[in-house]
Amino acid sequence: MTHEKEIRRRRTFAIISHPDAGKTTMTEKLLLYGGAINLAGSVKAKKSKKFATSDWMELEKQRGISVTSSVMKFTYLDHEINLIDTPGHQDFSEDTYRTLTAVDSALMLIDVANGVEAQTKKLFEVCRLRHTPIMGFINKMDRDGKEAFDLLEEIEQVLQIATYPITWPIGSGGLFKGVYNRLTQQVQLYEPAMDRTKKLDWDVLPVDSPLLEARIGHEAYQTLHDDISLLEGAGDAFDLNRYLAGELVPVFFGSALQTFGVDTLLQYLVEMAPSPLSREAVERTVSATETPFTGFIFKIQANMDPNHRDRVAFLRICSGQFLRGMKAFHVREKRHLRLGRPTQFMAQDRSLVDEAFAGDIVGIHDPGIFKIGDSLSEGEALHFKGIPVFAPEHFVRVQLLEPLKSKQLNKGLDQLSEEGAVQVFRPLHRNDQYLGVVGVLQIDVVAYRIQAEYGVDVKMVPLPYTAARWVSSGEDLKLKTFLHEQQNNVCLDSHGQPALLLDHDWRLKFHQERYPALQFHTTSEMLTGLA
Ligand SMILES: Nc1nc2c(ncn2[C@@H]2O[C@H](COP(=O)(O)OP(=O)(O)OP(=O)(O)O)[C@@H](O)[C@H]2O)c(=O)[nH]1
Ligand SMILES: [Mg+2]
Repeated sequence: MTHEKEIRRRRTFAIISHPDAGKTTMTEKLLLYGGAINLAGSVKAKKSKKFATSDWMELEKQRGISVTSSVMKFTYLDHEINLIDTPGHQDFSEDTYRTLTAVDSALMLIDVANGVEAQTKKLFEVCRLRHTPIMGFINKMDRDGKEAFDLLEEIEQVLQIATYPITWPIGSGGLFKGVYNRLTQQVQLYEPAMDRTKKLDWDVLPVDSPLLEARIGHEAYQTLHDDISLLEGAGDAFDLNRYLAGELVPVFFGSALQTFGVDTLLQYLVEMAPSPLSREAVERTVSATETPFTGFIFKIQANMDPNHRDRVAFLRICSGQFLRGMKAFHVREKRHLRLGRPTQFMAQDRSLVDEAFAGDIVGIHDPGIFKIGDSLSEGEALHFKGIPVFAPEHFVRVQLLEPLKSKQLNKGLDQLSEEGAVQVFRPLHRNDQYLGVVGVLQIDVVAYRIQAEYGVDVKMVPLPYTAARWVSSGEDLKLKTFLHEQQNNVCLDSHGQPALLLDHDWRLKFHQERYPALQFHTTSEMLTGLA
């Protein structure tokens, strides 16, 4: 197959939404249609001991929420699909935002009862900034919820974007009968599934079939025809280019849990979603069809496999071909290195990758050489743009409950900070460790992982700080004087850079006025030095 063909058959997308809209459930069902798993475990089905494939972390299984994004690869209708399930909770949005830099499109889930929720709106804004094409799926149609017309209006009003329903629901909740596909003029008929773990074949009838009325009942039949004439009367024809430009959301209806509407969604995703797009580097735009290999690291995850305690760096390939055993140029470190153990994921299940192409996401073994945002190439000094950096807003002191385990604690904190899960600060004159995070739940996750992955019990003691500022100055002496005066509030970050912890906004203003020779930075700009 030619290089260009390989790229054209790739789709790389993320599933986004407010917590609990059903992203992980949908991920499972997409995998089911991709033939990647035979039996979808049910999210939160604790008793059955079957867990969602993408919620692999022990903590995620316990709480039934996703705390970290997870990458999966499968094949569908001769297309190579890279799918990323993201956490919905805002405390983990750092991870989700970074993930969005690695995909070419997004699938937005909306809970039929809740409509467009706060976190969906935020994530949508991030996509809009990047002009990411978005498809919408109204989920949980097996439950009572808002009217379809109202939901579309809500999307258009709240998200300020045009919609085009490709499928249209017939009833909802207990009276949900199926969906009408406006592009094929066929109705897929729904029946509550007995077994939700298998791929299901649903009956399909043309909308003008005399059998349809008998199947869905007179009233539903009448409503459907009324709805269709309203829809056709109101809007324009579907415009693929507007979707690709990020100006229009094609909308689908269904139920992830009942595996209904998932096949149609996947079929159109493959048909319509963009194949790998070009990526902006500081130096130039890199097209996916270029021959030389390039890519960037958007996520690092330690201890995915409890038996191996290894660390994986997730690489989005931007151009060219990736081959197992190849050497690549690590731009930040200015040296060539071999990319070890390239891996593709089905959550816990991994397989080694022999070759991969632009658009693919590959995990590579990371012995501690990568940082989030690092670029790789065949030798060109490229710095891919767009990985956001976040300023921590919540701080705690780590209290070690087992004094003999400080070495393990340090190791754990170092690794989790390299992963980007937390920022570690060490006070100048105290033998302590402070942690800074964007969302408070991250602290729970760190405490849990320190215990589960490094065997150390800790207590997290809240600190009064609300912000950190990295301090620098062209005048060394002034910087030294300041750091000395402020020694009780100054810490070194994991790179040894001095950062001032602040409890009030006004204090920053005060320092800025009093020390004009100093600069106070919101981030450490640690990521590739260019963030
Ligand atoms: N009735 C019904 N319930 C659903 C459907 N899809 C998902 N659910 C349920 O909704 C709950 C949340 O589902 P998840 O898939 O974990 O949601 P999520 O979006 O991944 O949540 P976070 O990762 O925490 O943001 C679970 O109890 C699911 O079983 C559906 O189509 N119908
Ligand atoms: Mg989830």
